[in-house]
Amino acid sequence: GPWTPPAEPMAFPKGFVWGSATSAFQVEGSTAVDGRGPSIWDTFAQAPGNIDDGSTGDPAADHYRLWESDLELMVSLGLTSYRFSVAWPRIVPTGSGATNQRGIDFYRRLVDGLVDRGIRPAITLYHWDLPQPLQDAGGWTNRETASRFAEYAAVMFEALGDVDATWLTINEPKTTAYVGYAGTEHAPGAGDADQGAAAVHHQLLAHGLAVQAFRDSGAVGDIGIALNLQPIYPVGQAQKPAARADSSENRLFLDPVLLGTYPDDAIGDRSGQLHADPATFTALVKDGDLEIISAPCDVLAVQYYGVGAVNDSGSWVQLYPTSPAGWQQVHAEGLYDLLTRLKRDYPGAPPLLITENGIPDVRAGAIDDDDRVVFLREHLQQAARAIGEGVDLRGYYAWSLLDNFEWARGMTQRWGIVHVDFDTQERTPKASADWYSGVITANAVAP
Ligand code: GBH
Repeated sequence: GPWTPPAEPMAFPKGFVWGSATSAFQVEGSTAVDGRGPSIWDTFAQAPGNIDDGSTGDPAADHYRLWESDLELMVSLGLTSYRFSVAWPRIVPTGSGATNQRGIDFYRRLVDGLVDRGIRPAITLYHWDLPQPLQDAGGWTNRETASRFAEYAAVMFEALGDVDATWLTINEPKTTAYVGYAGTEHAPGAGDADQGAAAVHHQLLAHGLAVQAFRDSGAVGDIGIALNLQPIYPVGQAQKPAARADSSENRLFLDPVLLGTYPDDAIGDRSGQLHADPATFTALVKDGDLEIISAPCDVLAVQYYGVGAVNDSGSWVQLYPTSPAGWQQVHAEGLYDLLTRLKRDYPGAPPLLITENGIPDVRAGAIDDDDRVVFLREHLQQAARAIGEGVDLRGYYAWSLLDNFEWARGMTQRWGIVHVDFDTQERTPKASADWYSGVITANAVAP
């Protein structure tokens, strides 16, 4: 039967990290300011028909200009960490070659402002805003992009490596590969399965090269990769199809990073998502690549939104209610299943962070987001339960701090614990933000 929470509040370990997250393109705006170059998301959003409401990512939540008051907002919520991403095109506007000091300065100010306020920076280096000139040369289908990424990463380690921070190399390589390269819903919208397969390998290679650059730089702090993972439940006698979907959803990313191997059933005609030619994929993997990709990390960042389920013909089916996001099957116990599975199947894995977890509002613009309070509470209870069973989970970041540009959904889907009025850019904490503050103060989640 379903697990029921204890009557008493569930405490988190001392020092547990309480954060919230954003990403550059989703909140910053100011896309043509201070020397920033164009990214594939500028191009994609500006092309008619790609974004539901025609929004372009500018001004988004205007965080590039409002960063300082946003820091005060974080203080008022009691956050002990803030996860944001660096816009690569602000740092290397053409993707290779000259760096842009004004872009570096912005993140220096932000990081110093966090440290001054006792908030630990968690810095994602790539949250989907690839410099457009790199896409013109093939983007993530081009192996060279991995080297360009490592060079850009080294610039950031040099610029901010004196700060004790958590670094995350790539946000959700699966999403970029499956939705942006194999699919068409995200930038660059290639719609080609073989390109999707290439994007998987080259992003993972980029991750490994960046970890090497991090070690070489002598930067303090921790480094890891952010993977969106979901348990895949078999419906009926669907063990085999479920295992295959699990390979393409989870193991295709976990195994190379943590074990130095690729599963052999993740790519191909009958796999979960990536209907590419396995031989094409194998040909991309050069001698030594898996050693680079499996360079030891300090943390594994898990992003959890929900579960998947497949039936015996391998079709995806719905077992649990979907959120207003449409794609999100909400099942808090899936988080427990995922965390305990990671402990079981990857005993050598580094400590875990949950770097994203959340839902969009049911009612647009609502401040009384009771549905989000329920969601966050149930997921934090499952996280505490997993910790109680020995899972080494060190922190949690609610997605998102602010209502923002939700990719193809534009400004129409609000994921923030803080409401943003997109006419005035006024911030108003929702009920969930107040509730989350209480959790942080108590370092415990009450039933
Ligand atoms: C996260 O991805 C992202 O890291 C974050 O930036 C985002 O705001 C957050 O989720 C909420 O969506 O367009 O119908 O093909 C979560 C995994 C994978 C979920 C891609 C949406 C696209 C569905 N995402 N998927 S569709």
